[in-house]
Amino acid sequence: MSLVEEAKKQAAYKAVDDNFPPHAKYVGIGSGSTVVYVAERIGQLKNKDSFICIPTGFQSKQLIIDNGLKLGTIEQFSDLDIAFDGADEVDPQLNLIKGGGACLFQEKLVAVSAKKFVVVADYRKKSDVLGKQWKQGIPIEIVPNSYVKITKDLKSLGAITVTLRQGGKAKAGPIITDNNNFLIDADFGEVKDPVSLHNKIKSLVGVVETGIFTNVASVSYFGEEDGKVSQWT
Ligand code: ABF
Repeated sequence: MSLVEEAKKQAAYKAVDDNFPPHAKYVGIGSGSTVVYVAERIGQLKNKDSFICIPTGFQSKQLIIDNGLKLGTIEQFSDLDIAFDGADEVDPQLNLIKGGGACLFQEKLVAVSAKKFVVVADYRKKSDVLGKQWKQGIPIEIVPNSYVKITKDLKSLGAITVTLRQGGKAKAGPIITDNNNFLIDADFGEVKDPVSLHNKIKSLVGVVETGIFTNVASVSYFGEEDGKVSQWT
């Protein structure tokens, strides 16, 4: 296993071991490669038949099924005891950039529905300011026919580049989210005031949700290069 992969696993296992409520009934399971280990660890719990897991998208639904966990939907169970998810970048105030994996809307829905939201990541995700490490830009889910207008609006708000996310090597067409929307990546450089930037983007007609997560995470676990796990709270 590579260093980074081991770091992801260590962070995920410790996050579950430290935080999983013994009497949990509803548990959010996020997306990405770090959460794979969260689902694996939860799948090892002896009481795994006693709670229901709520996915943030197609991949996490498969993870829940593959680990022998019970599957539910956020429409059925909208009050979660806890949720675990990865991130593309985390700052010391626990502001996050998410959505590199294209599931940001459902990830935010699940995160804000949980009493406790736990982030799992490797050492590469730590950053003193959002936008410093994650160079791809802020992921933004939008209603498809608004992309031309929103591209102009984002540039007016100060975006350096605005890219409609496309699929395949040939970039043959827009990626379609689990909610049948498009995704835009807007590079604003270093984001000094994530709340304000989120609010400005969110107010544009056609924007469904932004990948800036503020005031949601309770704790973030980072697998380190030396095999240890650090925490930001
Ligand atoms: C999800 O998966 C996303 O919000 C984020 O884009 C990504 C992180 O994935 P990984 O753990 O593979 O870095 O959590």
